[in-house]
Amino acid sequence: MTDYLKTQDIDNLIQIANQFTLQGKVTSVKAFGSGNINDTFLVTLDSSNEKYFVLQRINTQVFRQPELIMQNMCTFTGHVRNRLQLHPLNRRWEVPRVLFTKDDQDCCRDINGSFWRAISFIAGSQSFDTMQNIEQAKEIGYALGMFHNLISDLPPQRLADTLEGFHITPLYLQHYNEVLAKTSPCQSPEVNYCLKFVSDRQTFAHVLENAKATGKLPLRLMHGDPKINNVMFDISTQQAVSVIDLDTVKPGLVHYDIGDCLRSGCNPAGEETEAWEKVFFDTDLCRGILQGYLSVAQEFLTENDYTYIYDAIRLIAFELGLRFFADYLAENVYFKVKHREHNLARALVQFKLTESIESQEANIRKIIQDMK
Ligand code: GN1
Ligand code: MG
Repeated sequence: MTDYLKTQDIDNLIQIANQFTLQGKVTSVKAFGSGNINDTFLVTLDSSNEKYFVLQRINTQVFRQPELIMQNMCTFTGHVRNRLQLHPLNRRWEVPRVLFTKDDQDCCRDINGSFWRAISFIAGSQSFDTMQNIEQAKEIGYALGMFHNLISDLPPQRLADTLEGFHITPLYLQHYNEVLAKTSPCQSPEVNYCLKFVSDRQTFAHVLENAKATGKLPLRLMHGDPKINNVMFDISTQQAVSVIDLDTVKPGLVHYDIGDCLRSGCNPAGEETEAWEKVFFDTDLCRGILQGYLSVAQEFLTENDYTYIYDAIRLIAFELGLRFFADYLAENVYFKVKHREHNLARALVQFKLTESIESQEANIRKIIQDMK
């Protein structure tokens, strides 16, 4: 997707947006957000009722069975809405709604076979790519805790696996080794740094899967992608009000989520920075996120869960670096890129972040320990 849309694309988009428009008229469709996989658009309506909705083209190269995503979303949103009706929270909390077409379908296919779906926009909210302050860190943590809490009574097998192998680090490592065997990457200092970085952490890559296999960590439902900009904040109260991007809500480990939330929330430079050498893991923000998270999650976390929090933070940063680096070597077939070296630059950021996490291990473990 480019930021610049041709008239013909806009006409096509308006036509698709119209399918999901039950009230009012579409006045504009604009590229929206910074997703690396799907194409996302914000649709504006002239309706006095709901002014915006989010229209997305699902990347079916990645999500091979997009209908499973919609099925999961309906199960998930239905469950959470019931829970909230039975036990209302004493603060604003929103669940994105799946929007249906005029023919009452949860998706539509265009003439090219692309898969489109629409979701409600959380009114009066915004998201951030980097953390603004500690209060916000606590809110991000609270949001993830609330998200986990609201699905803690939905049996994991009720949701389908929308993306096999997602967050299974040993599989990413295997894929990386396969790609590497087929390529001869240019020997720049950056590439050499990445090659060595991965080769030094081959055993570590198994830490969470081993814990899962030996029953130390139970299979639960997870979000899959709770990075900082998937948490929506109420513009007037500055409180977190929703966790969006529900495509990867599926059985997994809550540790993948904890790791993902912290690796994205505690990197003040953001994951798209060019200044990778300056990247560091901010332990004050880490404390803030964990405080917020545990204020809700304490109820369902076990002793073993606490034991693996540090490993999860380190692993998910490493894993994302590995995924970016493997995609760079494979010539950018998975993540959208703006230029050829984009995935290499992203990998360097995550590896530098991992290094910073490793160098502060004792401190991070103490933060976790003190919060029990
Ligand atoms: C992808 O498309 P987006 O930005 O929501 C990726 C996540 C990564 C993230 C890094 C399905 O998410 O796993 O953490 O990029 N999603 C998928 O920004 O691979
Ligand atoms: Mg996502």
